[in-house]
Amino acid sequence: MTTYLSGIQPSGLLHLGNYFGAIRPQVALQERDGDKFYFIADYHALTTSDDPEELRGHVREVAISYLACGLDPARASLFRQSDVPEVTELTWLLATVTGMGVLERAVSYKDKVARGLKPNVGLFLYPVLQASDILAYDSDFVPVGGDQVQHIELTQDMAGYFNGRYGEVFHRPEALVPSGRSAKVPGVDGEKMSKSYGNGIWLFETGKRLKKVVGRILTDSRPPEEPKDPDGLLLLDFLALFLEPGELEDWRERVRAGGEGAPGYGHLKVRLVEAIEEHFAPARERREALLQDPGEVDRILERGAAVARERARATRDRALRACGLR
Ligand code: AQP
Repeated sequence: MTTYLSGIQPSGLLHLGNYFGAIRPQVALQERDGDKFYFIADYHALTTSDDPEELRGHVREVAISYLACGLDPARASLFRQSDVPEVTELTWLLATVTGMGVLERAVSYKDKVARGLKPNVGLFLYPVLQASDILAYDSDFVPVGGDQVQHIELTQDMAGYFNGRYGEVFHRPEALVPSGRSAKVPGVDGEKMSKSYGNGIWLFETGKRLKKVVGRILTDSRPPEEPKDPDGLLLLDFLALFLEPGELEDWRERVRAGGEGAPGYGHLKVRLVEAIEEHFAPARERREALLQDPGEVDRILERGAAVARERARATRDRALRACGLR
């Protein structure tokens, strides 16, 4: 049976990048045969969080977001990473076969340090914990956004180091990245949309606040009449995530042609606000219902953890035996 596994950090409210790059393709996988494990990476979030109440709130919000966006707990196990402590044991085992230089090259670490975050050892070890998560469930495929591909390659390397030393313990996973624009959704500043960069659009945002954040999407001072290359417009990249191909081409053509009938950036923003509100309307309704029923969310997470833990225990035992600790 094929196994799919992925995780999302509860390091803030989920944004359009998390949705198009991860949640939507992961929910679509429910239609395929196989075991699906989706976890809320709360151990990971501790590398950058120091507010317990906020972390608890974000964990719940991520669970509710997944369920509101269509995750069916009867077809996929949704659970908290910290409910499966076996992954931290595997982290240690993998850390002992992984060279420092390998982790020093990890892009997400380098990126966060470059942005001024003071790194702790946990942040440095992030790819090892991530590798443990993936390997603990004998995952075949890891559906993730394009930014995570390097981490999956590191996981393959770590599995190889361990297996090379102790025999075939870990199964080699492959990344499953969505095609096109969903692989790397830009933020309002044109950089990768990210919770920690303050450039995201929360997927359940509506009304004035949505207008305000869409208003921040980077434009320039060229007038509407001036013909423009649609490929260079961030606003059109956002619209491409939501509009049917026919409508998108129409907007692109009018931007390219310029002149009297050409839309200004304001028009494109109004259409984007409408499109976001419309796309997420059913999910927003489900989210409201889930907010009223916290007991149900807890039960789903507990059931998911029980299934996940059984699988992780078997892998942990296999790894301990292989390296001489049993
Ligand atoms: N901009 C993006 N485009 C496409 N996919 C994205 N993902 C994140 N940003 C984009 C995908 O979402 C999943 C969960 O990511 P994560 O929250 O665990 O960590 P991340 O990739 O580091 O996401 P952020 O928002 O950038 O979080 P912070 O700022 O906390 O580090 C992954 O599958 C990721 O590929």
